[in-house]
Amino acid sequence: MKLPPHMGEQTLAERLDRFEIETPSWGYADTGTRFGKFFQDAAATTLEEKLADAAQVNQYAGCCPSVAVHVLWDFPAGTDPQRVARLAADLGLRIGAINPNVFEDQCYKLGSVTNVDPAVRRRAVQHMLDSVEIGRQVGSTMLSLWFADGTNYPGQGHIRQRKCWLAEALGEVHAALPDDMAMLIEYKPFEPAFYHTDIADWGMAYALAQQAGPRAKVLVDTGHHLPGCNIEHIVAFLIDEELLGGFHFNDRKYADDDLTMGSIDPYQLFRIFYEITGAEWELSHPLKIAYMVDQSHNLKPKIEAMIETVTTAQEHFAKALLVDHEALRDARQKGDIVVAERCLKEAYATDVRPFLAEYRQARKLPADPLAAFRESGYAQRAAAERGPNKTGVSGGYAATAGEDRQ
Ligand code: PSV
Ligand code: MN
Repeated sequence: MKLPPHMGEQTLAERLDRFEIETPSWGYADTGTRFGKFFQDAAATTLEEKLADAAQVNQYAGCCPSVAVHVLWDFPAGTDPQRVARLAADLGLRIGAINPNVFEDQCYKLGSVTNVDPAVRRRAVQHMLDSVEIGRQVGSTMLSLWFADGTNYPGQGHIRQRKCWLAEALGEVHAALPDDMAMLIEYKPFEPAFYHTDIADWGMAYALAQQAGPRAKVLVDTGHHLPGCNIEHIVAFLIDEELLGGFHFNDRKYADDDLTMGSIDPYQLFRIFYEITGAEWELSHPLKIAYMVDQSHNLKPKIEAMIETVTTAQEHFAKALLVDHEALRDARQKGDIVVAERCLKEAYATDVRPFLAEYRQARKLPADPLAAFRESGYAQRAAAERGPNKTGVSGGYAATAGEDRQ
C-alpha cells in the first residue's frame, strides 16, 4: 500500500484507533416506511436487545463503543437511566447521543417548539429538559436535536414567529446543559413537512446554534440535502467556523433514503473525510466531531448492515488519511488542477482492505468482521429467541419502538 510521507503504517493504525463511530439504537429495531413494514425475527424490540445487538457490532468491528438512544422509544416512563448506563457498561458500551422526540405525539401535529399553542411549546421544551437530565444520568455528553416542525402549505405558519420560538426554546435548553454536554442541531430540507421546514439547512442550524450558546453545534445528516448539494463544502465551512458538531451518516439516491453508508456514492464519503482529515493535518490536532450512523434498515438484516456500514466508514476514513497533503499543496500552488485532483483519486483508489485486515488481527478482532459475525450464529439464535414473541401486530410500546421512523 502506497503511504504518503506523513503517514507511516504505525501512524495510520494509531489514527484508526481513535476513529469511533456511534450506532443508533433504532437501527436494530423493526422499521418500515409509510407504506408498511416487514418484520425480521432477529430484530430487537427492547432496549436490552438493542444494546446487545450494538455490542455485537462493537465486538466484531471494534470501533463502535457507543450507542445513540431515542428517548421516547428507549426510555418509556419508569426507566431507570442509571440501570441503562450499567447495562451498556456490562456490554462494553456507553450511551452516546440522547435524542429527544418531539415529533410523534399527537399534540405535535402542527409543530412542537414552533406550535402556536404555548402549552405544546412548553411540553416540547420540558421533554428536552427531561432528556438533558436522562443524558446526565447515563453519562452522555451529547443532546442531539431534530425537529419535524414545518408547514405543508404557503400561509400555514408565520415563519419569522416560528423562528423566534425555536430560538427561545433552544436557548432555554442550552442553559440547562451540564458543562460537559454539547447540543447538536440537525437540519432537513423537507419531510415530514413539504412546504417549509423550520430548520431547513445548515445555515439555519448555524444561526440557531450561535444564538443558543457556545456548546451548540451543527449536525450534518448526509441524507438531509437536496440533490446535487456539495456536502463536503458545508463540512469544510463548518469546520472553519468551529461549528461542526457531528454527523448522521447514511447514503441516499433520492432523499432521506437511509441506505447504507457508501452504498451509492462512496467517493462523496471519502471527500467528506478528506475535508476533515485535511483540516486535522493542517491544524496538527484532531477535531472533536461525533461520527454517528443514522440508518434503520427495513430490508437488510440489521446487525449485518451495521457492521457493513462501520467497516465502510473505517475504510473510507483510512483512504482519506492516505492523501498526500504536501503534494496536494504543491499542486495547488502551481495551479496544477490535474495533479491536485489526482492526489485525491490516488488515495481513494488505494485498497486499504488488506491493511485493515492486519490492523484488526493485531487487535484481536476478526480480519473480516461481517464473515465472523455470520459464522457466530448470533442472528439465528436471536431470531429463534425473539421471533416467536413477535405478533406482527403492534403489541405494546417496545414492539413498536422505532418502527414508524422515516
Ligand atoms: C430525521 O429524519 C432523523 O434523521 C433524525 O435524526 C431523527 O432523530 C432520526 O432521523 C430518527 O427518526
Ligand atoms: Mn438524522
